[in-house]
Amino acid sequence: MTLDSNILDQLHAYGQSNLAEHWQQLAPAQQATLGEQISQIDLAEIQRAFASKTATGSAENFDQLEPPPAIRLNDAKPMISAADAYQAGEELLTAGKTASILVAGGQGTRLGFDHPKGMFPIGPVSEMTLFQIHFEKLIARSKRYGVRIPLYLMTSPATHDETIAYLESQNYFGLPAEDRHVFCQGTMPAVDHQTGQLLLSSADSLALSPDGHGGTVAALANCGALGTMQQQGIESIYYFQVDNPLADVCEPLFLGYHKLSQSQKSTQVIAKQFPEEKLGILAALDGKVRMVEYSELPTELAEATNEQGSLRYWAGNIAVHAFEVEFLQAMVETADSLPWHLAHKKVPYFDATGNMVSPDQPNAIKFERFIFDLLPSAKNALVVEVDTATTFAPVKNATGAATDTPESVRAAISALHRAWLKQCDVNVSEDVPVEISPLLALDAEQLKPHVAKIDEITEPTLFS
Ligand code: UD2
Repeated sequence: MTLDSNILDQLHAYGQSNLAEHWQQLAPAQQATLGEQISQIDLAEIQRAFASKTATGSAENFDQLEPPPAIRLNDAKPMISAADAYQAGEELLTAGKTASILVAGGQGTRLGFDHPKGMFPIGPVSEMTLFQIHFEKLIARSKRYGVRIPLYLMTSPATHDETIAYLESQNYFGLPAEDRHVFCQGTMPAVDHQTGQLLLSSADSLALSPDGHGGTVAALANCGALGTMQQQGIESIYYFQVDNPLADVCEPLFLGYHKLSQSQKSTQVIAKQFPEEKLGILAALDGKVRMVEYSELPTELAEATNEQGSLRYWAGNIAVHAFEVEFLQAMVETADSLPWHLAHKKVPYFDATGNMVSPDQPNAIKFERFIFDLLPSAKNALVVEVDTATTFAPVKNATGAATDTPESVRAAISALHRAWLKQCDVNVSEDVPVEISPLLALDAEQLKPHVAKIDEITEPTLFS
């Protein structure tokens, strides 16, 4: 059987007759290009995923939902003491058994920034980029413990080349070559929302988009990263998102709770402040921890309170996780069983008459996998509460939006660093932006000797 007839048979077998017809009309070079793309996608899987349109996140037995097992802030009797956890986390780091994964494959459409989000300038005084902050935190952490902490940075086809060019131009902010690994996630084609037909972005290309942060698992396996980590004796991974400059990269307390609880996947959460807050929540169902997106959580559950009058489903996901490498390796085999989440989106497409169409209403389904869907498979999955002010300020939206804007994030960085300065007995008025380079200090204690001779800050200041 020739490649050509194989492709046509496949397209017909999986109900993609429009594409089969289009493909037959192309010149040989275009047939080859498009044929190559088609041969890389799993048409059966797309058909199945499209057919499951309403299946994901179904609220079948949410009445059984419980709060998750958690380490809470200010818990009088925590199941693991903070001192023990901190020590275990430091031991893990010192032994060189930790790596980090930074996911940066998203397209950042909501922010309206036409480059990889990691290149967005966010430092309130320095204007340093998200990438610089994350890289410097990792370098500082690895210096503190005198070990290597490899970074695995995930891009997508949309962000890969520009990310590499940018990081090369900055010499990866000094992160040694052997400790940086940039890998690209996979893609999924968009389909017409009514017919399930694959959409084209040009005559010889499918409309492809990143396959979601759940694509991390397959992408890590495909690039050989999990094998490399195992050879290097890496046991635990700290996972974080590019949009959050307050992520406390490879912070020992969280890693220690993860370790001592023998959890295969732990997640940092913040306490939700009000029922409508747009945060997915972590909860337990049938004894398994899982994430429930805010859009899936019935209002009466979102509003439910406990005996103390606070929200029963309180654990808001901030998308910082710790994984066991062994667990991820085991999940590679089951990654295919991660459900596809279907998003209804506007996707420009090349129509049957050869014209590009820019729809003004959602016309397409995009398919994504989410990393937190691994949770129910993890043994001893643990939830660890952290303080929003020290750990979470994601930049999601453009200036002018109500929340998570560049301005609100810069203010959050400044507020945290102002608090550190105050702990070091330096006076800073509330309206003065301040910033501390991660290379100088990762916390107030480390900052102290550097500001011993300063009483007051009256103008915008970068400590570096
Ligand atoms: C995510 C969580 C939400 C909350 C929030 C915290 C989902 C569905 N929801 O919301 O519950 O925890 O984060 O900030 O995840 N990314 C990739 N490849 C992809 C898609 C995303 O690398 O294909 C990265 C992206 O670069 C970013 C992160 O994943 O760093 C989050 O992606 P998002 O902006 O789509 O997630 P968001 O903000 O809707």
